[in-house]
Amino acid sequence: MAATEQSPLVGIVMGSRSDWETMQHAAARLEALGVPHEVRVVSAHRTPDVLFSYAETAAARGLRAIIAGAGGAAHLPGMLASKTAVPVLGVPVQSKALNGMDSLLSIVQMPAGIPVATFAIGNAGAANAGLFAASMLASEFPAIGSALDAFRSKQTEDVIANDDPRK
Ligand code: RP5
Repeated sequence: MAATEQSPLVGIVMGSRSDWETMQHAAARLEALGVPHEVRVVSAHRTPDVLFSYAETAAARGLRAIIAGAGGAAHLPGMLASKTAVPVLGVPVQSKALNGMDSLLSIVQMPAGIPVATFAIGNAGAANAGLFAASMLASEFPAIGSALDAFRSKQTEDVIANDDPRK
C-alpha cells in the first residue's frame, strides 16, 4: 500500500499549486520511507478559513507533523502553528522576486511563543523537512526508523564509493 493511502501521520501543505515543484521533494522522501502522508493546497491569504479548519482538526485526525511550504510573504507555517500544537516544519519556497529570502525571513522570524521549525530555502529544505518528519516518528514506528537508517547508510556508502570527483 502506498504511503499516501494509509491514515496520514504527516500533512504536507503549501500556499499554492505552484509550490508543488518544491514540496514534491518532501513528499518523495516520505513516500520512500513509507511514512503515510497527505498533500493539500492551503493558502493563508486566499483560503484562510480552510487554513483554520486544517489546523484545528490536525491533531484529532492523527497528524504528528505538518510540513508547510510557502513563498513570498509566507504566513502559512506561522498561522498553522498558531492554531495547532502539532509541530509545524516550515519550508521557504524560492520566490522569483527575492530568491526566497522573503520566504525564509517570513517563516523563520517567529516571535517567541509560537515556534516553527524552519528549513533551508527550496528543494533541499523540502527534502530535509520530509526526512526530519520521518525522524520524529522513528522511535514510535520501527519500520520508519529502519527505512531511515537504511537511507542514511546508503547515502554514506554512495559518497564513499564515488570519492573521486573526476570519475
Ligand atoms: C504564496 O505565494 C505561495 O506559497 C506561493 O509560493 C506564492 C505565489 O503563489 P502563486 O501566485 O504562484 O499562486 O502564497
